[in-house]
Amino acid sequence: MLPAPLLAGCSGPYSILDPAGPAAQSAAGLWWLMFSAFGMVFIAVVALWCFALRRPAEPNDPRRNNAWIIGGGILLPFAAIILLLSLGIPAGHRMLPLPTQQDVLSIHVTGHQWWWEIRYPEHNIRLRNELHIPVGVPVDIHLTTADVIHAFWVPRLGGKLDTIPGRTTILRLQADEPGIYRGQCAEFCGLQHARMQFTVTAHEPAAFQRWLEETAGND
Ligand SMILES: [Cu+2]
Repeated sequence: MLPAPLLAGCSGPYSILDPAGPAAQSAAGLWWLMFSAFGMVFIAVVALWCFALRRPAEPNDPRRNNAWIIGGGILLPFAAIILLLSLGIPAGHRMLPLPTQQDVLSIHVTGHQWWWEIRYPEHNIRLRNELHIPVGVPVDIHLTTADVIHAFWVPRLGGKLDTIPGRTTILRLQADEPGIYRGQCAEFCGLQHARMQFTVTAHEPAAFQRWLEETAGND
């Protein structure tokens, strides 16, 4: 059991361990899998080390030495990599902006030093450092940049993606509950990088429609 002060660091607005959407759930699941697997490897290595320190000296046995090298140096890492890939590849696949039967909302986001420009092209809406999305609907964030590389990250709603000059990259987010989620530029982009924060407000679908109607045409 982890001590309470350590667990307290696992919550909060920027925690990937407090997911609020499907892509963030996948990332958190993978994090716990890797944490558990590598925790077990660490304990096993320390246990072997203690055993080796206490063991009386024995004559050298090349066959036993080779068994340890093949088992611990080849078979064990191979099995660990196969396990992680077999769970990690499907988790990564679920986070991609693939076609879906549900309607997908598109929001265009441009990174600037040091703020985020948010546009809803179908509704002529332009905002600064503030996104609004409906709950339970996949949202594709079309990312680009006006200057250097930034990275768009809302830890509780999905993965993290770079904005790359001259390109558009697409990140899919989804919120399962209404609320205000915090986002942050996650790629050092200059002196004010740490202040390049934004919010994502997830509304119930009817409230989102009202917000769209009230805000449409502000650009
Ligand atoms: Cu930055």
